[in-house]
Amino acid sequence: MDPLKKLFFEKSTALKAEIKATLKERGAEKLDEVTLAQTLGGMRGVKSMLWETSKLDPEEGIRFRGYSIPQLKEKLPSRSDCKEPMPEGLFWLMLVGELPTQEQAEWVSDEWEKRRDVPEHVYNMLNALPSDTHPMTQFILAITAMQTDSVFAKRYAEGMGKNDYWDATYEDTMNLLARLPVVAAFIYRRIWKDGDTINANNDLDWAGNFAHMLGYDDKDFSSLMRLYLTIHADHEGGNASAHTGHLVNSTLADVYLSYAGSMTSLAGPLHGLANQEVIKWILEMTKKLGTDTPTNEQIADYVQATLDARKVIPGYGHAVLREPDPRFTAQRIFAEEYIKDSTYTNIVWQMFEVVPPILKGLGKVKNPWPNVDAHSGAILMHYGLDQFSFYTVLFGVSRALGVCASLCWSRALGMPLERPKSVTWESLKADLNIS
Ligand code: HAX
Repeated sequence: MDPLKKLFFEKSTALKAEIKATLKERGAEKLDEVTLAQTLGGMRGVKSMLWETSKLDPEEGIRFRGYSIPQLKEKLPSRSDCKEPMPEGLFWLMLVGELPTQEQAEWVSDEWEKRRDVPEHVYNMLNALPSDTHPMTQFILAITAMQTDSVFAKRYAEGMGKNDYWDATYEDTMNLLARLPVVAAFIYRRIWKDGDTINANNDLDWAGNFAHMLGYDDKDFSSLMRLYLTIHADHEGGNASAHTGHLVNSTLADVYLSYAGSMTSLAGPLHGLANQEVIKWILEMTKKLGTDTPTNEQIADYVQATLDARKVIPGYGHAVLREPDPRFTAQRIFAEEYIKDSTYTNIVWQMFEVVPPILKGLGKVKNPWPNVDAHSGAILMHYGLDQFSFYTVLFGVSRALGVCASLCWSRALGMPLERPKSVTWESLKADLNIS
């Protein structure tokens, strides 16, 4: 058994036993009450699943296994030529709850290198699609097409017993994570670089290789990818894409099908697609105004026009967060250090001054602050990655780290089929004695 798998088995076996005993003794105790507003308001705050890999605090933001983003930057292993953390290290941390050593993070890199061959039929399938198919649609289809290699599906068909689900889920997770950057880079080069694909370089790590396969051998862009793939990796379990993956996986659909489900959620504009919408919004604004250096007043007028047209300001607001997103701040710190003066990052920073007071003034927006998606596009634009319909795919490569690690936990802990209760309006009124 490989060292990560062995550690995961030990940790998950211990937690499974603890949960089983606690459930037996205290299973009837109440955690919370559900209000009418929660049932009709998108289930905000309803504690409905176990998610070990990260936890979100409305004020402080995300912590991965207890570590904030600044702490991850300090404590996770990094490459000798780069200050940013290796996402491989974050995967180790999320899966087993322990900070990895440099050697352990590099073991993950090497392991993913061994597992990264994508079956030929996946490329053939992608090549059969019209090249203007949205990159997220291509990504989802590629993940689904890779399901032919699912270890879980194969072993299940052969009669695998419950106690082995975690093992097969781990194998699928490791294979999928290894392959996602390859598939994503293929989609990018197919659409925008005449299908001129670039082979992986075995000297590089997971994120560095992704940058390389996209066509970037720039050291700073590789650093950006390491940071980007780290900070987008998980946002506890209730967000739409994580929750979708969790739900699908609870039916014992394998990691490929579950993660394809996650990605269909991420592709919505209120969720991950917001990163493309932000830059699209900025480009439309600068075009309309006829300048790349708008004043704060001009931006405020354009924000108001967007709201008047009954549209949202992409990159602002959040279902849980109530302060500026630390993932926004991490990207700002990166941009201040590596980029300094660039057209789009300047506009993003101006928006940070202009948008919150306007949203606060509406009196209904619970969080007027920027989220993760407000910043990422501007940095990518600076490095020439201006094909903004690809941005959500980058997010999707990263989010697999947290979601798939969590799927391993769900299967190891024997979590049941997810099946919450829906109500009709009539039954709900009857429950509340509303006539
Ligand atoms: N611009 C304008 N109006 C906004 C707004 C924004 N950025 N954010 C919230 N509102 C509005 C809502 O549309 C809602 O209006 P109605 O009552 O008229 O329907 C009202 O304010 C209350 O909403 P809320 O409770 O503050 O926010 P929700 O939890 O319902 O929604 C969203 C959270 C993220 C969907 C929302 O803030 C939004 O639409 N933001 C813009 C899109 C975006 O950036 N999405 C990415 C979020 C982060 C993420 O998942 N990244 O992947």
